Amino acid sequence: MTVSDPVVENAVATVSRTATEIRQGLVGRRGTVDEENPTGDTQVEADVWADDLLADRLSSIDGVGQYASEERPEPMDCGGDPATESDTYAIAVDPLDGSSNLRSNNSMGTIFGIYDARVPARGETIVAAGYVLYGPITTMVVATDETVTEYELTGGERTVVRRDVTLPDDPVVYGFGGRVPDWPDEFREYARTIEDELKLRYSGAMIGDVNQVLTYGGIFGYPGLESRPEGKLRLQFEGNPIGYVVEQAGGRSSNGETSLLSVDPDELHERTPLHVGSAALIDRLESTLG
Ligand code: AHM
Ligand code: MG
Repeated sequence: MTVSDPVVENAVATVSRTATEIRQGLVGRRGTVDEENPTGDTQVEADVWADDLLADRLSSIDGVGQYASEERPEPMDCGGDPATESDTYAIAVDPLDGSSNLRSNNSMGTIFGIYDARVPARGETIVAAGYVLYGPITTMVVATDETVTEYELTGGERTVVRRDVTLPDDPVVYGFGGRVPDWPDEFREYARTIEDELKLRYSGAMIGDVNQVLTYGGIFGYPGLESRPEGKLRLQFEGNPIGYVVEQAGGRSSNGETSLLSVDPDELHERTPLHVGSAALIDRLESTLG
């Protein structure tokens, strides 16, 4: 499957157009709403609004059979069955990744994964995935089974800025989530060695940190914690799409033991320890944790 598949192409174009609207609508939507999402995070107005926009736009594409999001309990059925129909896909999104950064006006993202299966599904069924980074400028990274491309988004236009994106050979940056005292001993041991080798970059939005890893090389991780062994980030909406992007760019993803893409999910909103980055660093992580 390539991005020349019309459904996939349409979905990618729709995310990029919608992202421009999402960005423009952030002003005035920084407050929290009196609701929690299905994994118990407090929602901000912009989370709900971005989810509604993406649901509306993506569910009306012919060939999108399911729309699933971090902000809604169940996938929305929108015609066609991704499990049995060859040109029908499920789209899973994190509409606003790192939305707690809205209060302090730091970067955020939108993540999407296009699965050729009903979700929850293994990451190996993804045919394309990517993210939008709302930084000083808006950029988008799209991975297919052929290549990874970075774009700049301006006024609804998508302009290529980097073709065939691959992780640089010499890693430079790292960022690990969670409080240090809450890290399991083996992870703390690993992090100590990384601290001596790389520069810390942690933004509070996975997309901000992952885009640095893709640009400079390195590792991003949100490990399982003593208080929460399953970690914080969600497999279907964050782990699989980002794992796919980083693997297609020549890096590796891991839950600490194995590629995120090979994990059999039990439920839509399940969390996972998440590590992505330069292959050698992920190999070392797995041997330290194993
Ligand atoms: P969100 O999608 O609900 O915003 O949560 C995910 C975010 C990630 O972007 C980021 O890496 C992590 O949560 C930050 O967590 P913490 O605030 O614990 O550092
Ligand atoms: Mg997120």
